[in-house]
Amino acid sequence: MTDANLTSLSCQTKEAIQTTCPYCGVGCGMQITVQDNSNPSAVKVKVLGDKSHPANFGKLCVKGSSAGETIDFAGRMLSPQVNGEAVSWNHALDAVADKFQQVIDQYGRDAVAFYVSGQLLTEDYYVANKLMKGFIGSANIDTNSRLCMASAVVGYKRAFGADAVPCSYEDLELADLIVIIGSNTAWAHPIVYQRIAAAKKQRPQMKVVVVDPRRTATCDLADLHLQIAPGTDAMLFNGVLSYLAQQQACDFSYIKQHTEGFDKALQHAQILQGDMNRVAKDCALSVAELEQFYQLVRDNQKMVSLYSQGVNQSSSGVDKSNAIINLHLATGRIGKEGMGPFSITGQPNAMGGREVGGLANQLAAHMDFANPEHIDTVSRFWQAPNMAQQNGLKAVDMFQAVNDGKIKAIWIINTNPVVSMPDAQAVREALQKCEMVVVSDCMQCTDTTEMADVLLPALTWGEIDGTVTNSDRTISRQRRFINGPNQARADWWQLCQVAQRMGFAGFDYRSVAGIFREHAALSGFENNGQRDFDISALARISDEDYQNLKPMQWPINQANPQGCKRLFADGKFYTASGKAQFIPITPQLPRNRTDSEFPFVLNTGRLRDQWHTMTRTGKTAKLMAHRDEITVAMHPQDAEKQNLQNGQLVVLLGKTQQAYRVIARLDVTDQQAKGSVFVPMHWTRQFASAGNVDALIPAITDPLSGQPESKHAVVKVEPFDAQWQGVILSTKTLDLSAAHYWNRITGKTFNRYEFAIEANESSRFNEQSEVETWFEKLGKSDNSQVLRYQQNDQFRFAVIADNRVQAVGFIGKYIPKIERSWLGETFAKELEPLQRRYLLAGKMSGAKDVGPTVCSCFGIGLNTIVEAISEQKLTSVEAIGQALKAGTNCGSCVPELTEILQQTLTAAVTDVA
Ligand SMILES: Nc1nc2c(c(=O)[nH]1)N[C@H]1C(S)=C(S)[C@@H](COP(=O)(O)OP(=O)(O)OC[C@H]3O[C@@H](n4cnc5c(=O)[nH]c(N)nc54)[C@H](O)[C@@H]3O)O[C@H]1N2
Ligand SMILES: Nc1nc2c(c(=O)[nH]1)N[C@H]1C(S)=C(S)[C@@H](COP(=O)(O)OP(=O)(O)OC[C@H]3O[C@@H](n4cnc5c(=O)[nH]c(N)nc54)[C@H](O)[C@@H]3O)O[C@H]1N2
Ligand code: SF4
Ligand SMILES: [Mo]
Repeated sequence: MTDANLTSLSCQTKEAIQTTCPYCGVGCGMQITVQDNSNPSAVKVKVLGDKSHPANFGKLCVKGSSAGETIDFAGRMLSPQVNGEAVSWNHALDAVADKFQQVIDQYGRDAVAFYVSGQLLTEDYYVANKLMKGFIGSANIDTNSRLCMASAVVGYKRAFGADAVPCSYEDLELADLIVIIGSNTAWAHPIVYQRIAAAKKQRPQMKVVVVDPRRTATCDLADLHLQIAPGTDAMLFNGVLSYLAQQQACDFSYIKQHTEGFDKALQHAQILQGDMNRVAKDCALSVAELEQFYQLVRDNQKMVSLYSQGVNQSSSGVDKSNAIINLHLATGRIGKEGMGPFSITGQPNAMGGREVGGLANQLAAHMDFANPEHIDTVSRFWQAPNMAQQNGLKAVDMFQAVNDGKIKAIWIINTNPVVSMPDAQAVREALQKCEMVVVSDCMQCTDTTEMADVLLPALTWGEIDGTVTNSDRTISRQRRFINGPNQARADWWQLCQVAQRMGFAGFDYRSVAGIFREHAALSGFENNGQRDFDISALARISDEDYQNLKPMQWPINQANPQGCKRLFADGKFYTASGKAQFIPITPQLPRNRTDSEFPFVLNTGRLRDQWHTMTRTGKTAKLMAHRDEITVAMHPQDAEKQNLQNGQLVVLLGKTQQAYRVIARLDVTDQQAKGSVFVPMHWTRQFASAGNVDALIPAITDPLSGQPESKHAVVKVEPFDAQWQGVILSTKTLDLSAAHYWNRITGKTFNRYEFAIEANESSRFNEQSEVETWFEKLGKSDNSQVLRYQQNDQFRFAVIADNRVQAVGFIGKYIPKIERSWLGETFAKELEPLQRRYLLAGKMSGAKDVGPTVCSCFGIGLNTIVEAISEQKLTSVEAIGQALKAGTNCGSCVPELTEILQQTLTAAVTDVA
């Protein structure tokens, strides 16, 4: 096998390389120019949006445009390791192959498993699936897409007979009504949001409705925000269906020609949600709001429903997606310009994973275990010696089987399940017990790599080649523009090496292009128009054409050689009858209910500038600045009732088997509905002592899709009784494991630590000797100078060497009012005399506290913006942009600027009044 990764990159020129963003499923095209590669472990690149890419036409959000700042090798895994020892690749690969073989011989094929990721490139994913299902002979390969898209997949399959997203992004611009359900598009899919915002600006008659129990940044675009009770979406959409029938607004000719099951679905909806008063009550909306929504739906044929995790991550997520699809079928709103049920995917290659059959209950190329002919087709195509015959274990069951000792060896690739799986502590325990845990990751320290027996260093974005498929079926190339660490290897290479060591033929690919051709050929193999996923026109693509492949939307076959924008334009579906299926929906509430002991619904999700478990985005100060500490959002009235103050530390306790508590800072905000709290999903043990919110989410799943109910656990919230609290900014990494609460925040040249010690513990910071050990930790050396201040319950210090701050800290019964952003600036260059004088005050009179960052691109803080609005009498977001540049680069903060503007203007009016 030619090892493509070992050859050095021939084309490190100043020519721009086109690639695709590593983050979300919008799949934006990028142009990368290598600017300085003199230091191979910290290559400098310029990242611009690719104007020719149909997903973004040149725009990038804040995460995408900062991607170049995260490609240095800091924190990378640098060599294969077995039981903590660095070893050669040969040694590590033999260890994996031998153990897998031994387990299979002794316990059977189902005693091994792969847990992979929607962030793998299609080629890696294809090989992983082929190895497990065709050669090892088990379907125990599942993926983090189970936590993400599984419900949407089953919803589409039930309705259309295939996992087919019918729409294009363009439909969002052509629609007259966009209903955004359970999606914080402004933060999670910012470029799609910006496309909608631009279209709405051009055609103000276009209407946007947001359905979300929180008032999110996305609501800034909304003509109507339905702040529904958590988990009640199916009631809402059943209600719409019965209203449309009652108003005779259904398209009966479409229903008759192209669908089945309408009467039953309608009957169900009418009995259950035919009464508007009842729907209003169940969804906690007013009748007027409901009426307004129903009428908008009735009156706008060109309607797109855009839905995401607020729908999918539910114990009845499949039904919710079918409740939405029912409405589109009843009105014929599918397959034409400006309409359709559009499940927007999260990960950059969630769709590619679905295409190769990466879930345990799929076969490759949109085939299924349920169909024996499909098993035979794939088996013959692969010349598979041990073709799996039935579904494997879905993620939650898979880790349960690890826990039960039924799975004895597991290979985890490109995902961090110890953080992201529900009942995360149980996953941790399961891996601790497992005989062999293999983890392929690009980073050395993650919560999951810490559990591994074998670590395999992976190449990552920028260093690898392959394809990804975005939310609207567009296949784009990711291209290599830098070399990774010497010992890191692409995931497909690792998988092929293990396959070959296990004695399997068919894994001797010479390049990723070879894998892609095989994948494309399988999609067309004995297809004859029976399967939606068909890219057979690319089955014989040359290496050169693959290298130059332009973005294209599948299907790409004889009938659609240049791809296809919309599916189902002809009203033909992939079901047995060729007709789309209505599904009768009986709405179910979330399985966990609040009670007097656990009075709050726990909702979880994303922040604008962080990606999942922060292994990439957590590296840069710029992306940390938007939201720096772990928070729990709570409505003001709830906070008052609980006697809690904004900014204090609180403890969250849930109902999982493993007692775990999350400690977070309270953010009192009326964006939160009463009765529920919101915690971001991002924090891990690498960044916080007790921030893993998934440890509070019970592993309750949708019975059809196996997707966990990550949006709805129940918790109690109690004050954290801090005896001591502290803030330290330090150029050295500190071990604060002795503190009950700590949170590490990446600064430019330092880390900031917020920490606290619980009451009833020894008050260690009182004692002089302890203080001295602190100075040692902080790197006090002979030439360093220490400033200190100690009085009563307050202890402050600074360590300075060569007139530069090494550390500055404030520890005490309470933290004085200090200005963290100013303190951070003192690290930037040599200390000025004034700065030195005020260092232990923690703020400098006259120096401005810019407040928390709103615009990450230009580092503009909230206080600066509020001040500019008031002093310069700014009245529009554009004016803020002109005055401060805020919002003028990537535009990700525009929704927040709009909100700040409104709030500041309202406050000014109230002041005058
Ligand atoms: N910045 C950023 N962007 C990302 C990611 C990231 O980590 N960071 N991850 C990517 C991935 S993999 C994914 S899957 C997507 C997810 O993208 P989204 O689904 O848009 O993001 P979430 O924040 O998980 O959840 C969306 C919303 O669902 C709402 N919700 C909760 N319960 C309900 C309910 O019962 N009904 C309704 N209607 N809404 C509810 C929440 O309040 C939340 O605002 O984001 C992608 N983009
Ligand atoms: N409570 C709660 N939990 C959730 C969610 C939620 O909304 N709420 N959302 C769920 C959803 S939708 C998702 S998608 C998951 C995401 O959760 P995860 O998939 O667990 O999170 P990531 O941080 O994306 O993990 C990717 C890992 O792969 C590594 N990596 C990066 N590039 C490469 C590469 O090229 N090769 C290899 N081998 N490794 C690489 C990264 O360093 C990182 O450790 O979380 C789920 N969990
Ligand atoms: S919207 Fe942002 S994160 Fe998503 S693909 Fe585009 S640039 Fe990347
Ligand atoms: Mo996701």
